[in-house]
Amino acid sequence: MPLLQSWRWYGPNDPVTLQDIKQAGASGIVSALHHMPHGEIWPLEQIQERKRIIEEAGFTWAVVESVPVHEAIKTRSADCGHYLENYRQTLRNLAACGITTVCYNFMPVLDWTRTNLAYVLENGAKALYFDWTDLAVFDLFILKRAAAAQDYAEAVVAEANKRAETYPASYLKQLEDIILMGVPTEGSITLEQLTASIGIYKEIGHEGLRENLAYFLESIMDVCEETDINMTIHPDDPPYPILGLPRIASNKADLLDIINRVDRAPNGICFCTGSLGAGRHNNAVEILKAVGHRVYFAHLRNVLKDEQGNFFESDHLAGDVDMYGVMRELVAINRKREQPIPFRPDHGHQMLDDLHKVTNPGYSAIGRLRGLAELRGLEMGVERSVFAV
Ligand code: CS2
Ligand code: MN
Repeated sequence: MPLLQSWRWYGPNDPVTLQDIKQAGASGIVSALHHMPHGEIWPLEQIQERKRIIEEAGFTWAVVESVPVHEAIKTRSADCGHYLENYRQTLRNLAACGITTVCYNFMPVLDWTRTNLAYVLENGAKALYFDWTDLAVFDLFILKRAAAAQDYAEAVVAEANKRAETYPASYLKQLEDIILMGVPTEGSITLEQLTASIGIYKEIGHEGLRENLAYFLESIMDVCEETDINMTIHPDDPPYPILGLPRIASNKADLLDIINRVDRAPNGICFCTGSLGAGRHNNAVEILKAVGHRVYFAHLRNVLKDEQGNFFESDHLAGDVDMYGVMRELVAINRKREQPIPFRPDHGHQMLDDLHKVTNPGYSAIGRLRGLAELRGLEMGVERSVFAV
């Protein structure tokens, strides 16, 4: 049984159509009701309708990515109980429709963070890029966070000072928009909201956030066990603290802590090689070996880092992540499962015709098609050569 080749589809408004995805060769769809405000119960009828569209096009709805965790739960504020009840109900509604793998993250306020969404590679394709100095420009000169400078290397602060003077106002505005942007279609937050949240998370701290995650998991595990839902936490992206916000899903020890603290089978992991791979401290293959028994979903992509830790999203098979090693391990884990593990090419380059189109950053069709094709070939090669009997 091969892995379930999947593809993220943002729904009927996605410029990439289900027919495009058919041509790319995926068979599982990863989708969410992105229009639902965070924290509201997803109505059964809307889940059924999305499922109908996906299945009529010949796919299965393999994973819900994501059912977002409301900030009230992450910060365990007064109305936390209300949002937990809503979350449980959304899970029940999904299970009633037969959808049993759910992805989420526990990153404070922001989802993934990049500083450039159109970094031009040598071959003319565009990739997502994270640059410490540009983050420092944002932090020091746009957000103006108190004591931010101490979170950066001296050389980075010096260079950020220079860039802040030379960057045109339009570029600074663009940088602000990019950093404040959430997942496509889920909207952005304001500088004021970010500053307020940073203050709240400072109080909560690293250990507090870990406890809040454990509380969230404890609160939903009964429902998961009753309904056969597997939860999969997405690692922090990038996998270290930024903007003074705590991070608790950034490395092997974090992931082990998460699955051991609430040691129940539905408490699982979305193994994202690109997110983990952006940290110098992470060896994706080693992490997969440690937590593989709880991996129910995988995001496969690659990154290339420089000495400062800046990174761009590289070709799926060429980068700091040993994709052969990851695939070999993933195939081995999958062989022991009753249901295939879904994986998707997480992001792809904007390339060829897509360079002339308006696409969701990271989610244009052709770059992901290339990624999926390479990964599928790698899987077959591993399967035939390593596991052939
Ligand atoms: C995704 C994440 O686009 C991406 O990088 O992997 O946005 C992911 O969907 C969320 O973090 C999961 O909640
Ligand atoms: Mn990912």
